[in-house]
Amino acid sequence: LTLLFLSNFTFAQKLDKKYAHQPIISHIYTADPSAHVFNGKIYIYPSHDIATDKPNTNGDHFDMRDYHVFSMDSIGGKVIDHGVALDLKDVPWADRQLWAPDAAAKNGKYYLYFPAKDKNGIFRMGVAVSKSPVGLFKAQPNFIKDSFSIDPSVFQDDDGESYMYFGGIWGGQLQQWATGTFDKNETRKEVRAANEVALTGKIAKLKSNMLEFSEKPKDVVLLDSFGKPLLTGDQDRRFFEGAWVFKHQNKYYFTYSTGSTHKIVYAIGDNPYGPFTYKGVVLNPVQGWTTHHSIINIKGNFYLFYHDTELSGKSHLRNVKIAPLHISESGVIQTVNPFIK
Ligand code: FUB
Repeated sequence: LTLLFLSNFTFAQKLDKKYAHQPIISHIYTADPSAHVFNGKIYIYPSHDIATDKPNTNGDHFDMRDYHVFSMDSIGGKVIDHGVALDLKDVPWADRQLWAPDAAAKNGKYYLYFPAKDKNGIFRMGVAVSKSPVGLFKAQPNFIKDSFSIDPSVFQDDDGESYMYFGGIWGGQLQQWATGTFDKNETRKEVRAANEVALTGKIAKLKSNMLEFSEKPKDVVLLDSFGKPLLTGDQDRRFFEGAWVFKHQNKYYFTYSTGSTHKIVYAIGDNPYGPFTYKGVVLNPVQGWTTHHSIINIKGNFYLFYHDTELSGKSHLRNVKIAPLHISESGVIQTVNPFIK
């Protein structure tokens, strides 16, 4: 038994070294990887970064125009690029900037959720449908009613209900919705004082058709260990963008980027709506300004998909990586250090 344990351990360590923290796609730039296991296969839905001469203000240099879908039979296996799955020109309502997407499967159909600026320069969320997990996806004619800001992430609970988490401040415009309607004249990055409750991500349940919200978006309340909401000045812990939710041991893990402090962190709640209590850091700052991730469980092992800028050295030209993620028996995530290979 001891020998069996030792050989399994050695195998796991070797496998980790082979793929962990290496760019897994290098022929194009990719970022914001949303990974899923559909029918036993791993699919990655990332942003497709491209070179641009747009200025680095408000995220304008993230000027993406299409999405590619990638697949792998297993972690460490060959990564296949399935080509363009959705093109900006085929999204009737969208004008520019196809930012971080996500995907979901239901009843044999696949749904690609994505943010883009509309013709008025306002970020909205769209959805496109396909019979295949790799597309082509056909976009709905209009953006999802009541959607706004960026970084849609769809979590499907064990009871079959689906929820979209979304939102991002600064270039993601969440602060321009602070009063409930879009304020085109609001130019500040932060609209609340350091000692005020921070803006936070949003949640909306999806209808069973997966194409519409079944409710108005609500705040995802984030609390500290004393049960107090996180404040704007608490930049190490307050929500910035990049929400991703998973369920483990009957708890809901709300994970997100802190943006200006460049961390992926997590908070735990008892149901999809929260509130969620801040717990700690998932991923320390990577090379590059942005950080954005997803977490999946394959055959009992957790993996973190993330990006950095190792291949280009430029903040808007990123590459996707994978690392094993360890969660203790009591549910504590062991922080990943992206610079330890
Ligand atoms: O890829 C564009 C934006 O950068 C994403 O929407 C954010 O999450 C950040 O990674």
